[in-house]
Formats: sequence, structure tokens, C-alpha cells
Amino acid sequence: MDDLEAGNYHFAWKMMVLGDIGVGKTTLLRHHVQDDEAIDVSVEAERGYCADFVMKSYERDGRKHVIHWWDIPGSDRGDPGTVTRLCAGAAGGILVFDHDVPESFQQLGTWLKAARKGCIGGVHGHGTWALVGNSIGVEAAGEDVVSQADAQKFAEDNGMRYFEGTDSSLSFFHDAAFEVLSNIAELIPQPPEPSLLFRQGIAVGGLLASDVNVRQQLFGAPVGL
Ligand SMILES: Nc1nc2c(ncn2[C@@H]2O[C@H](COP(=O)(O)OP(=O)(O)OP(=O)(O)O)[C@@H](O)[C@H]2O)c(=O)[nH]1
Ligand SMILES: [Mg+2]
Repeated sequence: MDDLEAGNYHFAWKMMVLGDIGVGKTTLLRHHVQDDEAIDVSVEAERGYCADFVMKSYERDGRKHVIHWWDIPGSDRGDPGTVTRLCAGAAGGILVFDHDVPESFQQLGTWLKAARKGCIGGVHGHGTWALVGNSIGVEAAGEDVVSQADAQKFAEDNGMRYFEGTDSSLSFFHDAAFEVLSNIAELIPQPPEPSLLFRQGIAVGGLLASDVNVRQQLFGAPVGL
């Protein structure tokens, strides 16, 4: 994306998408970035073997945020140190499981523990998170599915909100993304003092740096303009 290279944004930060193999992370993220309303299940997502990332801009309160979404392959769960390193400096992310695959729910704690070590900012300094329960309908195991109550409890216990997919509509993933991004945006101090932003994992872009009002708030007078 040219906007990032050109500094054409107010704030930028890094977000993670984590969860077990095949729970739909790459599929959900790709559709989210394209603003799709539904999941096109005829398109097979490429199985991830190494971390990938995509970018998307969001407008909020007249400010432009550029988000780097890091898509981590489920196979990395076996190597928590790598997960921690991949999450370095991220402001948070979205944990994904498939509610038809109980193991993908049981492993959320492993993902979160490794991720929080790398993330920064948020209320406790370990990032800001949301939980997504996807249903890809492939490995549905009859009655042996994760209940909404259990998922909600995990989310509450870990200070995040739970979003569940019920059909092929993608609104639940969009909602999860907007919720977690709004929560992070609310942590941006006013005025946006750079060392406080740094602690939240938030970088300043050219649109903010050249804003005369912001410069006045930070430096007392417009400097260098
Ligand atoms: N029907 C349906 N299929 C889905 C959905 N999400 C993903 N899939 C399919 O499930 C398979 C796995 O999805 P991926 O998006 O590759 O899963 P992933 O979590 O990125 O997997 P790894 O990268 O291996 O960790 C793909 O064939 C997708 O097309 C969904 O919501 N509905
Ligand atoms: Mg993937």
C-alpha cells in the first residue's frame, strides 16, 4: 500500500490474527481487507506456512489509521517462542477458533499466552484482543461443539469480547476488527504525545506530524512549518 510508504496516515499499528490450523484466519482476513460482506467458500485459501501480512486503512473521528494485519499460520502453535517474536510490538489482535473443532478452542490459552508476551499497550500492557468463533462447517463433530457460553466465558476471563459467525456473512469478523481497533484508538492520548504512543505500539504518520493544531498542542507553537 502506497499510503504507508508515503506516510499518508495519522496513526499506524500492528495487529495479529492467531488460531489453530484451518480455522479460517486467512479466509476471514482476506475478505475483511476487501470489505466483502460474505465469505466466498469456493475460493480455497492458501495454507499458511509462514507469517504473512496485509494492510488496511480505516477512518475514525476524521483520522486515518493504517493497520498491518499479521496472519500467523496455525502450525506455529507448536513453537510459542516464534509466536512471541512474531507478535513483537503488536498492539493486539484477534484470536480465531472453529466452534466445531473443540481442540481449536482448548488451544486458545496457549496462543494468547505466547502472543501477550510479545504484544504491548492495552490496559495491562499485553495488547488488546477480541475472540472470534468461526464455523467452516467442514469438520463439524455433531454434538461435540464449543458452546457459546464457554466461548463467552473464555473471552470475559481474558478481558475481551466474543464474536460468533452464524452463516456465511462476514459481519462478525468486521465487528470484531472494528471493536478491537476502536478500543485501541481510544487509548491514543490527547494530545498524541509520541512516547505515550510508543508504549501503545502506535506509530505516527505524516498526516498527524504535519497537523498544525497537533504541533501546537505538543510543542506550544507551530515548529518548522
Ligand atoms: N464454509 C466455510 N469455509 C471456510 C470458512 N473459512 C475458511 N474456510 C475454508 O477452510 C479452509 C481453511 O481456511 P484458512 O483460511 O486457510 O484457515 P487458516 O486458519 O488460515 O489455516 P492455516 O493458515 O493453515 O493456519 C479453506 O479451504 C477455506 O476455504 C468459512 O467461514 N466457511
Ligand atoms: Mg492461513
